Amino acid sequence: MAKKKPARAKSKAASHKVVKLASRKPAPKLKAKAAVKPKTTGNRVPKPSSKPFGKDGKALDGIRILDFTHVQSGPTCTQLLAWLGADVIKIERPGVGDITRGQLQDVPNVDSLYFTMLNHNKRSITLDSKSKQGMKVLERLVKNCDALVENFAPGALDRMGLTWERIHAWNPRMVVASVKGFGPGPYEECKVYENVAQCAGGSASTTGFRDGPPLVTGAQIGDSGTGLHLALGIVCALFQRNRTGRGQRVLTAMQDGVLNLCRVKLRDQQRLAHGPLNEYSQYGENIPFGEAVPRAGNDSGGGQPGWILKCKGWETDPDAYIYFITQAPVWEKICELIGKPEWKTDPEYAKPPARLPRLKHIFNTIEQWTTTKTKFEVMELCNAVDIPVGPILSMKELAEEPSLRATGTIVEVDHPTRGKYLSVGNPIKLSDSITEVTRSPLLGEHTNEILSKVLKFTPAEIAEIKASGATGEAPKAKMAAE
Ligand code: CAO
Repeated sequence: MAKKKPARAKSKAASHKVVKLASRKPAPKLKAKAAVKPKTTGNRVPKPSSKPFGKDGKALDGIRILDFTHVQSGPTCTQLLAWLGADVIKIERPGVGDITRGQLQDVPNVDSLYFTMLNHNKRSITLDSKSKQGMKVLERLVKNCDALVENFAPGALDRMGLTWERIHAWNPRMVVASVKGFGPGPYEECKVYENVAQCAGGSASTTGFRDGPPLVTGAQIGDSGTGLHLALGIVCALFQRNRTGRGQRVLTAMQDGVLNLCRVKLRDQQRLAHGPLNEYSQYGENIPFGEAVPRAGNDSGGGQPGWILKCKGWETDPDAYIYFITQAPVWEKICELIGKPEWKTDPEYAKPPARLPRLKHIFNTIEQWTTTKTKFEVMELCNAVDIPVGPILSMKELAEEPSLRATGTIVEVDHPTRGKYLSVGNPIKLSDSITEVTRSPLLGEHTNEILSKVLKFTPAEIAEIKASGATGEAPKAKMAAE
């Protein structure tokens, strides 16, 4: 039997509570001349808590989220909000649930890692939003939540009958947050997945090697990246609501999110109009630039040339590499370390502009040194003299890294049907809001609990809702409320 989730302290009234204003005692009358208006940030805050840091609740305590998200982008956002303390109620289609529950399954009939790693700290209710009884429950949810988060295909929420106007009329304080593939424009009706966004947002055209095709990256910048953007938008909308008393719509388009992360490439696009991009290795190789920013292989995105170099063991270990940056302020230390002290004064190597045309030769020379050491030895020797380098860490190495376990960035979670598994914890560390990662919910696990305890439906009403089939058949043994 699943553990009962600790009761969320906040009722609707509490969740909508406006921060207590500072003392309203009338200010002592000053002589007319001395009445100076105090400077203020515009946000009134209570007196500092006297409780120890980390012992006064969570950042988003009292905020309740109606989570209508699925797949990756939306769930990334609501998972973050849950880690920060929000009560996240995930609505899933009866019998089916989030499609990722069954995708890439490693253990038969068990929620996939795809699902479990994106839905920690949430509660699940199954609900057919297209049925009459389902809509009755949704209305009650809207009235009892602070934000609705969704990433359906364009128009799907409206087709359900949940237009902004209707939601706003039900609960003017509700924030309605959406991920879509594209913003308003020619493509706004398109369905979009991760790699579509990477391609449409400028990442693929600028990733890969010049003489190869565009490449997508392993980092899920389209989905998880956009989920992150959305989470910030929601928190800001909630913050503004403290002042205005009303909700608003928040939209993040995946194309926009990817483009935001590719900002340096739009920078380079404009620099191209003024001449070649001389920090790109293409410049040193005398290859002319075209009209658009080219793919730059492993060149650094900043002004300091960098490249990935082989380390000891590269012949058999695909990750025996290190990212090496020939940062100008530490150039002399690099020369010493790699056994080329003469480069410190040689006019062909001493200054950054002189080095640009011969970067390939320079990196080949540094590589002769790095191949004599493991990536960890290079890391140690370089960092000892402040030379920044980046060992290429495999997922295996990251999973086993003790320091990431110690900080909660990698966590082990127990799950009733899957057993123990590893997950990435909250990468955002707040000193006064400590994250505890709890497992993802089973499909419909909290249906009873939410209908009765959160939405306060009477037993007769619950019986009516259930008899209509609006909640499907939630598996009895898994009901947290029982
Ligand atoms: N009860 C009843 N119906 C439900 C329901 C529920 N609880 N939850 C969802 N549905 C319905 C929707 O209303 C929709 O019905 P209509 O098409 O009749 O309006 C239907 O299920 C399918 O929803 P969808 O179109 O969002 O799902 P899809 O699998 O066809 O498309 C995706 C998936 C991701 C391409 C699309 O949702 C999308 O483009 N989302 C926005 C961009 C995004 O987030 N992409 C990233 C996804 S992660 O890679």
